[in-house]
Amino acid sequence: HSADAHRTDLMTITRFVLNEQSKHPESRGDFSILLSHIVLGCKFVCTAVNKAGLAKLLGLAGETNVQGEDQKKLDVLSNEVFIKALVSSGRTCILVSEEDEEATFVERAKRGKYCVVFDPLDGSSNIDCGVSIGTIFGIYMIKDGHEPTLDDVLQPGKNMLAAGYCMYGSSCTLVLSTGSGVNGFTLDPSLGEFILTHPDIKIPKKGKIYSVNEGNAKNWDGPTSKYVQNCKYPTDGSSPKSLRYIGSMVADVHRTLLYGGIFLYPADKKSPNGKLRVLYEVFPMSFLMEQAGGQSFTGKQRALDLVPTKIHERAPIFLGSYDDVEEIKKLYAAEE
Ligand code: AHM
Ligand code: MG
Repeated sequence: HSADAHRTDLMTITRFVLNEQSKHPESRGDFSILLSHIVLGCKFVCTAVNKAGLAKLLGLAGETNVQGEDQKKLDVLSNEVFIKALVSSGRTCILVSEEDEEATFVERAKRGKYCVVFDPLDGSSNIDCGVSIGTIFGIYMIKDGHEPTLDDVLQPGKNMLAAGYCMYGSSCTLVLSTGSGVNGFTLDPSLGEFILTHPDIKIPKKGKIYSVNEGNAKNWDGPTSKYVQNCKYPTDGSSPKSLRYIGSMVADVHRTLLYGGIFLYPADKKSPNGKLRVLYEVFPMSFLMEQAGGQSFTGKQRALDLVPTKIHERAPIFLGSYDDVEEIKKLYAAEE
Protein backbone atom coordinates (compact mmCIF):
# COMPACT_ATOMS: atom_id res chain seq x y z
CA HIS A 1 0.00 0.00 0.00
CA SER A 2 1.61 3.22 -1.18
CA ALA A 3 0.57 5.57 1.64
CA ASP A 4 2.05 3.08 4.07
CA ALA A 5 5.23 2.80 2.05
CA HIS A 6 5.44 6.56 2.28
CA ARG A 7 5.48 6.43 6.05
CA THR A 8 7.86 3.52 6.52
CA ASP A 9 10.06 3.47 3.44
CA LEU A 10 11.40 7.00 3.57
CA MET A 11 12.97 8.32 0.39
CA THR A 12 15.47 10.84 1.70
CA ILE A 13 17.15 13.25 -0.69
CA THR A 14 20.49 11.44 -0.18
CA ARG A 15 18.98 8.06 -1.03
CA PHE A 16 17.18 9.55 -4.03
CA VAL A 17 20.32 11.16 -5.46
CA LEU A 18 22.43 8.05 -4.83
CA ASN A 19 19.82 6.00 -6.73
CA GLU A 20 19.89 8.50 -9.59
CA GLN A 21 23.69 8.54 -9.70
CA SER A 22 23.93 4.76 -9.79
CA LYS A 23 22.54 4.99 -13.33
CA HIS A 24 25.79 6.77 -14.25
CA PRO A 25 28.64 4.35 -13.47
CA GLU A 26 31.25 7.08 -14.15
CA SER A 27 30.06 9.18 -11.20
CA ARG A 28 31.98 8.28 -8.08
CA GLY A 29 29.58 9.64 -5.51
CA ASP A 30 31.15 13.11 -5.71
CA PHE A 31 27.87 14.73 -6.62
CA SER A 32 26.08 13.12 -3.66
CA ILE A 33 28.78 14.43 -1.34
CA LEU A 34 28.52 17.93 -2.80
CA LEU A 35 24.74 17.84 -2.46
CA SER A 36 24.90 16.73 1.17
CA HIS A 37 26.95 19.85 1.92
CA ILE A 38 24.39 22.06 0.15
CA VAL A 39 21.65 20.33 2.13
CA LEU A 40 23.53 21.05 5.37
CA GLY A 41 23.67 24.75 4.42
CA CYS A 42 19.92 24.75 3.75
CA LYS A 43 19.14 23.10 7.09
CA PHE A 44 21.29 25.63 8.91
CA VAL A 45 19.64 28.60 7.17
CA CYS A 46 16.20 27.10 7.83
CA THR A 47 16.94 26.94 11.56
CA ALA A 48 18.40 30.46 11.57
CA VAL A 49 15.38 31.85 9.69
CA ASN A 50 12.98 30.15 12.10
CA LYS A 51 14.79 31.65 15.08
CA ALA A 52 15.22 35.11 13.57
CA GLY A 53 11.93 36.51 14.90
CA LEU A 54 12.61 35.11 18.33
CA ALA A 55 16.14 36.50 18.44
CA LYS A 56 14.72 39.93 17.80
CA LEU A 57 12.03 39.49 20.42
CA LEU A 58 14.70 38.66 22.99
CA GLY A 59 16.62 41.77 22.04
CA LEU A 60 19.61 39.92 20.66
CA ALA A 61 19.75 41.54 17.23
CA GLY A 62 22.52 44.07 16.84
CA GLU A 63 23.93 43.14 20.22
CA THR A 64 26.90 40.94 21.00
CA ASN A 65 26.41 37.29 21.90
CA VAL A 66 28.12 35.27 24.61
CA GLN A 67 31.29 34.83 22.57
CA GLY A 68 31.49 38.59 22.24
CA GLU A 69 30.81 38.40 18.51
CA ASP A 70 28.40 40.79 16.84
CA GLN A 71 25.13 39.19 15.77
CA LYS A 72 25.48 38.74 12.05
CA LYS A 73 22.73 39.70 9.68
CA LEU A 74 20.93 36.63 8.37
CA ASP A 75 22.10 37.04 4.76
CA VAL A 76 25.75 37.48 5.76
CA LEU A 77 25.53 34.50 8.11
CA SER A 78 23.90 32.32 5.44
CA ASN A 79 26.61 33.21 2.95
CA GLU A 80 29.39 32.24 5.37
CA VAL A 81 27.71 28.94 6.15
CA PHE A 82 27.35 28.01 2.48
CA ILE A 83 30.89 29.06 1.53
CA LYS A 84 32.36 27.01 4.39
CA ALA A 85 30.15 23.99 3.73
CA LEU A 86 30.98 24.03 0.01
CA VAL A 87 34.74 24.48 0.47
CA SER A 88 34.89 21.74 3.11
CA SER A 89 33.05 19.32 0.82
CA GLY A 90 36.33 19.00 -1.09
CA ARG A 91 34.29 18.80 -4.30
CA THR A 92 34.25 22.44 -5.46
CA CYS A 93 36.71 24.72 -7.25
CA ILE A 94 34.86 27.99 -7.93
CA LEU A 95 32.05 29.55 -5.91
CA VAL A 96 30.00 32.55 -7.00
CA SER A 97 27.69 34.06 -4.39
CA GLU A 98 25.36 37.03 -4.70
CA GLU A 99 26.85 38.27 -1.41
CA ASP A 100 30.45 38.40 -2.66
CA GLU A 101 31.75 40.84 -5.24
CA GLU A 102 34.47 38.40 -6.35
CA ALA A 103 34.29 34.67 -7.05
CA THR A 104 35.95 32.37 -4.51
CA PHE A 105 38.65 30.07 -5.92
CA VAL A 106 39.06 27.07 -3.66
CA GLU A 107 42.64 26.30 -2.53
CA ARG A 108 44.26 23.41 -4.33
CA ALA A 109 44.21 20.98 -1.38
CA LYS A 110 40.42 21.20 -1.09
CA ARG A 111 39.63 21.42 -4.76
CA GLY A 112 37.09 19.33 -6.66
CA LYS A 113 35.49 19.52 -10.11
CA TYR A 114 32.25 21.35 -9.36
CA CYS A 115 31.50 25.09 -9.65
CA VAL A 116 28.59 26.31 -7.54
CA VAL A 117 26.74 29.58 -8.19
CA PHE A 118 24.24 30.60 -5.52
CA ASP A 119 22.18 33.22 -3.78
CA PRO A 120 22.37 32.15 -0.12
CA LEU A 121 19.33 34.13 1.05
CA ASP A 122 17.13 35.57 -1.66
CA GLY A 123 14.18 37.84 -1.01
CA SER A 124 15.91 39.87 1.69
CA SER A 125 13.15 42.48 1.86
CA ASN A 126 10.92 39.73 3.29
CA ILE A 127 13.23 38.69 6.15
CA ASP A 128 12.04 41.13 8.81
CA CYS A 129 8.34 40.42 8.33
CA GLY A 130 8.63 36.63 8.35
CA VAL A 131 7.53 36.07 4.75
CA SER A 132 9.01 33.15 2.73
CA ILE A 133 12.60 33.50 1.52
CA GLY A 134 14.97 31.01 -0.06
CA THR A 135 18.35 29.82 -1.29
CA ILE A 136 18.96 29.33 -5.03
CA PHE A 137 21.83 27.31 -6.52
CA GLY A 138 23.23 26.06 -9.81
CA ILE A 139 26.07 23.61 -10.46
CA TYR A 140 28.58 23.44 -13.33
CA MET A 141 31.47 21.01 -13.79
CA ILE A 142 34.97 21.96 -15.00
CA LYS A 143 36.74 19.93 -17.63
CA ASP A 144 39.17 17.39 -16.24
CA GLY A 145 42.71 18.44 -15.45
CA HIS A 146 42.64 22.12 -16.16
CA GLU A 147 43.23 25.13 -13.93
CA PRO A 148 39.85 26.68 -12.97
CA THR A 149 39.16 30.17 -14.38
CA LEU A 150 36.12 32.47 -14.41
CA ASP A 151 35.27 31.12 -17.88
CA ASP A 152 34.22 27.89 -16.19
CA VAL A 153 31.21 29.69 -14.67
CA LEU A 154 30.59 32.20 -17.47
CA GLN A 155 28.72 29.51 -19.36
CA PRO A 156 25.18 29.30 -20.68
CA GLY A 157 22.63 27.90 -18.26
CA LYS A 158 21.98 24.89 -20.49
CA ASN A 159 25.47 23.65 -19.47
CA MET A 160 24.43 23.40 -15.83
CA LEU A 161 24.57 19.91 -14.42
CA ALA A 162 22.01 20.55 -11.72
CA ALA A 163 20.00 23.38 -10.18
CA GLY A 164 17.64 23.88 -7.30
CA TYR A 165 16.28 26.03 -4.54
CA CYS A 166 15.27 25.70 -0.93
CA MET A 167 12.26 27.65 0.30
CA TYR A 168 12.02 28.66 3.94
CA GLY A 169 8.25 28.96 4.14
CA SER A 170 5.47 27.40 6.15
CA SER A 171 7.59 24.30 5.63
CA CYS A 172 11.14 23.96 4.35
CA THR A 173 11.07 22.62 0.78
CA LEU A 174 14.00 21.74 -1.45
CA VAL A 175 13.37 21.45 -5.19
CA LEU A 176 16.09 19.85 -7.29
CA SER A 177 16.84 18.85 -10.85
CA THR A 178 19.91 16.94 -11.99
CA GLY A 179 18.75 17.12 -15.59
CA SER A 180 16.17 14.35 -15.59
CA GLY A 181 13.02 15.96 -14.24
CA VAL A 182 12.27 17.93 -11.09
CA ASN A 183 11.68 16.55 -7.60
CA GLY A 184 10.61 18.25 -4.38
CA PHE A 185 11.65 17.27 -0.85
CA THR A 186 10.23 18.55 2.42
CA LEU A 187 12.30 18.81 5.59
CA ASP A 188 10.94 16.62 8.37
CA PRO A 189 12.23 18.63 11.34
CA SER A 190 11.98 15.70 13.74
CA LEU A 191 14.22 13.59 11.49
CA GLY A 192 16.35 16.43 10.16
CA GLU A 193 15.96 14.85 6.73
CA PHE A 194 14.52 16.04 3.44
CA ILE A 195 11.90 13.48 2.34
CA LEU A 196 10.62 13.11 -1.23
CA THR A 197 7.13 14.66 -1.16
CA HIS A 198 6.78 16.02 -4.72
CA PRO A 199 8.07 13.38 -7.16
CA ASP A 200 8.46 14.32 -10.83
CA ILE A 201 6.97 17.82 -10.76
CA LYS A 202 5.38 18.93 -14.04
CA ILE A 203 4.13 22.48 -14.45
CA PRO A 204 0.56 22.80 -15.84
CA LYS A 205 0.66 23.59 -19.58
CA LYS A 206 -1.30 26.78 -18.99
CA GLY A 207 -1.98 28.69 -15.79
CA LYS A 208 -4.44 31.15 -14.29
CA ILE A 209 -1.95 33.33 -12.37
CA TYR A 210 0.50 36.06 -13.36
CA SER A 211 3.19 37.32 -11.00
CA VAL A 212 4.98 40.64 -11.45
CA ASN A 213 5.81 43.86 -9.60
CA GLU A 214 3.16 46.04 -11.27
CA GLY A 215 4.50 49.11 -9.47
CA ASN A 216 7.04 49.30 -12.30
CA ALA A 217 4.35 49.39 -15.02
CA LYS A 218 4.95 53.00 -16.02
CA ASN A 219 8.46 52.09 -17.20
CA TRP A 220 7.64 48.83 -19.04
CA ASP A 221 8.18 48.29 -22.76
CA GLY A 222 5.35 47.60 -25.27
CA PRO A 223 5.22 43.78 -25.21
CA THR A 224 5.33 43.51 -21.40
CA SER A 225 2.60 46.17 -21.01
CA LYS A 226 0.47 44.45 -23.63
CA TYR A 227 0.94 41.02 -22.03
CA VAL A 228 -0.14 42.22 -18.56
CA GLN A 229 -3.07 44.12 -20.07
CA ASN A 230 -4.13 40.83 -21.74
CA CYS A 231 -3.91 39.03 -18.37
CA LYS A 232 -6.44 41.48 -16.96
CA TYR A 233 -8.61 42.13 -20.02
CA PRO A 234 -8.33 39.02 -22.20
CA THR A 235 -9.61 39.57 -25.72
CA ASP A 236 -10.13 35.88 -26.59
CA GLY A 237 -13.11 35.33 -24.31
CA SER A 238 -11.08 33.58 -21.58
CA SER A 239 -11.24 34.59 -17.89
CA PRO A 240 -8.80 37.16 -16.53
CA LYS A 241 -5.81 35.79 -14.66
CA SER A 242 -5.28 36.29 -10.91
CA LEU A 243 -2.33 38.34 -9.67
CA ARG A 244 -0.03 36.91 -6.99
CA TYR A 245 3.27 38.58 -6.08
CA ILE A 246 5.28 37.86 -2.95
CA GLY A 247 8.49 39.64 -3.93
CA SER A 248 10.55 36.55 -3.08
CA MET A 249 11.67 34.86 -6.27
CA VAL A 250 11.85 31.42 -4.69
CA ALA A 251 8.30 31.63 -3.34
CA ASP A 252 6.87 33.16 -6.53
CA VAL A 253 8.60 30.56 -8.71
CA HIS A 254 7.62 27.69 -6.39
CA ARG A 255 3.96 28.63 -6.65
CA THR A 256 4.29 29.01 -10.42
CA LEU A 257 5.87 25.55 -10.68
CA LEU A 258 3.10 23.87 -8.67
CA TYR A 259 0.02 25.84 -9.78
CA GLY A 260 1.11 27.02 -13.23
CA GLY A 261 1.07 30.52 -14.67
CA ILE A 262 3.84 33.00 -15.35
CA PHE A 263 6.43 34.89 -13.32
CA LEU A 264 8.06 37.91 -14.88
CA TYR A 265 10.74 40.40 -13.94
CA PRO A 266 10.92 42.35 -17.18
CA ALA A 267 13.28 45.06 -18.36
CA ASP A 268 12.08 48.60 -17.80
CA LYS A 269 13.28 52.09 -18.70
CA LYS A 270 15.12 52.40 -15.40
CA SER A 271 16.61 48.86 -15.43
CA PRO A 272 17.16 47.84 -19.05
CA ASN A 273 18.38 44.39 -17.90
CA GLY A 274 15.70 43.88 -15.29
CA LYS A 275 16.73 43.13 -11.73
CA LEU A 276 17.43 39.44 -11.40
CA ARG A 277 20.91 37.94 -11.74
CA VAL A 278 21.69 35.57 -14.57
CA LEU A 279 23.99 33.04 -12.89
CA TYR A 280 22.27 32.32 -9.60
CA GLU A 281 18.66 33.48 -10.12
CA VAL A 282 17.68 33.34 -13.80
CA PHE A 283 19.62 30.18 -14.80
CA PRO A 284 18.70 27.81 -11.95
CA MET A 285 15.01 28.77 -12.12
CA SER A 286 14.99 28.49 -15.92
CA PHE A 287 16.66 25.07 -15.69
CA LEU A 288 13.96 23.86 -13.29
CA MET A 289 11.14 25.31 -15.42
CA GLU A 290 12.34 23.57 -18.58
CA GLN A 291 12.87 20.32 -16.70
CA ALA A 292 9.27 20.58 -15.45
CA GLY A 293 7.93 21.11 -18.98
CA GLY A 294 7.68 24.91 -18.89
CA GLN A 295 9.67 27.61 -20.66
CA SER A 296 11.89 30.53 -19.82
CA PHE A 297 12.52 33.56 -22.03
CA THR A 298 14.48 36.80 -21.69
CA GLY A 299 12.48 38.91 -24.14
CA LYS A 300 15.06 38.07 -26.81
CA GLN A 301 15.98 34.40 -26.48
CA ARG A 302 15.68 31.16 -24.52
CA ALA A 303 17.11 32.11 -21.12
CA LEU A 304 19.35 29.03 -20.87
CA ASP A 305 21.12 30.01 -24.13
CA LEU A 306 22.36 33.29 -22.67
CA VAL A 307 26.13 33.52 -22.28
CA PRO A 308 26.98 35.73 -19.29
CA THR A 309 30.06 37.96 -19.53
CA LYS A 310 30.17 39.01 -15.86
CA ILE A 311 29.39 36.93 -12.79
CA HIS A 312 26.79 39.37 -11.42
CA GLU A 313 25.13 40.12 -14.77
CA ARG A 314 21.35 40.69 -14.87
CA ALA A 315 18.69 39.74 -17.42
CA PRO A 316 14.94 40.22 -17.88
CA ILE A 317 13.00 37.01 -17.29
CA PHE A 318 9.62 35.51 -18.22
CA LEU A 319 9.15 31.96 -16.99
CA GLY A 320 6.41 29.46 -16.28
CA SER A 321 3.75 27.41 -18.05
CA TYR A 322 4.57 26.53 -21.64
CA ASP A 323 1.53 28.22 -23.21
CA ASP A 324 1.76 31.37 -21.12
CA VAL A 325 5.43 31.95 -22.02
CA GLU A 326 4.58 31.18 -25.65
CA GLU A 327 2.22 34.17 -25.59
CA ILE A 328 4.83 36.64 -24.39
CA LYS A 329 7.30 35.26 -26.95
CA LYS A 330 4.82 36.05 -29.73
CA LEU A 331 4.41 39.63 -28.47
CA TYR A 332 8.19 40.19 -28.49
CA ALA A 333 8.51 38.57 -31.92
CA ALA A 334 5.82 40.93 -33.28
CA GLU A 335 7.87 43.90 -32.01
CA GLU A 336 10.89 43.12 -34.16
P1 AHM B 1 17.43 40.35 -3.35
O1 AHM B 1 18.48 39.45 -3.92
O2 AHM B 1 17.96 41.70 -2.96
O3 AHM B 1 16.64 39.70 -2.27
O4 AHM B 1 16.45 40.70 -4.57
C1 AHM B 1 15.90 39.65 -5.32
C2 AHM B 1 14.41 39.65 -5.14
C3 AHM B 1 13.75 38.44 -5.74
O5 AHM B 1 13.61 37.44 -4.79
C4 AHM B 1 12.40 38.98 -6.14
O6 AHM B 1 11.86 38.26 -7.22
C5 AHM B 1 12.70 40.40 -6.52
O7 AHM B 1 13.87 40.75 -5.82
C6 AHM B 1 11.62 41.37 -6.15
O8 AHM B 1 11.98 42.64 -6.56
P2 AHM B 1 11.02 43.91 -6.40
O9 AHM B 1 11.00 44.25 -4.97
O10 AHM B 1 11.65 44.97 -7.25
O11 AHM B 1 9.67 43.51 -6.92
MG1 MG C 1 18.81 37.64 -4.78
